[in-house]
Amino acid sequence: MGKNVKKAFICAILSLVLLSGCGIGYGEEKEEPVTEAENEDLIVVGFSQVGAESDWRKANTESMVKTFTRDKGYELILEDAQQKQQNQITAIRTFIQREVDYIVLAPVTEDGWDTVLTEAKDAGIPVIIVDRMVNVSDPELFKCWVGSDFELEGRKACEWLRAYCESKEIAPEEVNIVDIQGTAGASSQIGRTKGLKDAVRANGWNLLEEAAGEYTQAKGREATSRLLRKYDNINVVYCENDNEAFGAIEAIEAAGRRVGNNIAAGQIMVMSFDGVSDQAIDYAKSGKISCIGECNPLHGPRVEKIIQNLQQGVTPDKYEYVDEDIFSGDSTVTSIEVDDEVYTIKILGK
Ligand code: GYE
Repeated sequence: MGKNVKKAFICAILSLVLLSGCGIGYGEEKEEPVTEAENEDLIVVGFSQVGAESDWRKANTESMVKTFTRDKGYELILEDAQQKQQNQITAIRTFIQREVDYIVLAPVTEDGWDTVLTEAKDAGIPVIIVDRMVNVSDPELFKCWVGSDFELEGRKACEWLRAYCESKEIAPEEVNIVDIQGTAGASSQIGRTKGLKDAVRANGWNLLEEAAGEYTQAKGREATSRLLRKYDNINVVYCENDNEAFGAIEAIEAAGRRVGNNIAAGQIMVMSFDGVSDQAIDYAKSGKISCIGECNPLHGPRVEKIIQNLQQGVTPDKYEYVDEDIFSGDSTVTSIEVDDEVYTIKILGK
């Protein structure tokens, strides 16, 4: 394009913008175009997702996308926040502006939601929280929450470790653990870390260090290789999700060590959570991951049920916890007991 042609083109666009009243300072209320959803009477759901940091997260997004389809009468507006709370706040404000029918929030961390959720409440838009929780001053800022009991997941995994060590006669003072944590301040990190810390105290294990793993394979690898250089006695790597475990396994093998249950023979035990991807299940079968605390990501249908209830004026339960298993490829421990509840270990066949 020649220089003059370009200039004329820009001028034409500018005058169009000004004529249509969209120019800054014109103060006229812009009329929102009628969306297709309004035409078709669809239920509009704005979903603010954390990101795509793990296999769990991808499965969770897929579950929502598969559930909230046009065929079933929904329009889903999906916003990926790339792990940043500020992006989630912006997404929620956009949903409010677009006057969606429901806001579904999978919060990256627990804190920092009071202001934006008050804005949603003032706009009269019901908010459903999924996966991690929010820590808000007024419980009326969200309708309900659905997700996992993360602390229980941690306690179950640690009870498996205790029972395993007991049956192999591994003394508590010989158990040297590092914790590769999930995203700091996320309920799943807080719960799984607490489950471990309490068990460390109760059993007399050594917790050498807690490191940031941010639920990603890359950080899991990075943290584990640093820790392996720092401590020569690590025999349990407690990863707060499977992707971190994949990274930890890479780091252990790159350091010339072997992963597995045979601590006495110098192997390093890797534990993790989720059990969502085929790779994680295969690793559990082959013993590369010793034990996986299941975390169920398939919240789409659960959220849909909540929305259907709200549509009919039925108040959903404020908190809905999902039942979860615990997996291992090793049959030494067949069941565990936590809080008077017995959980059968799902032994994965080779
Ligand atoms: O375990 C991890 C994901 O909060 C339960 O977040 C979720 C966790 C899940 O990135 O893989």
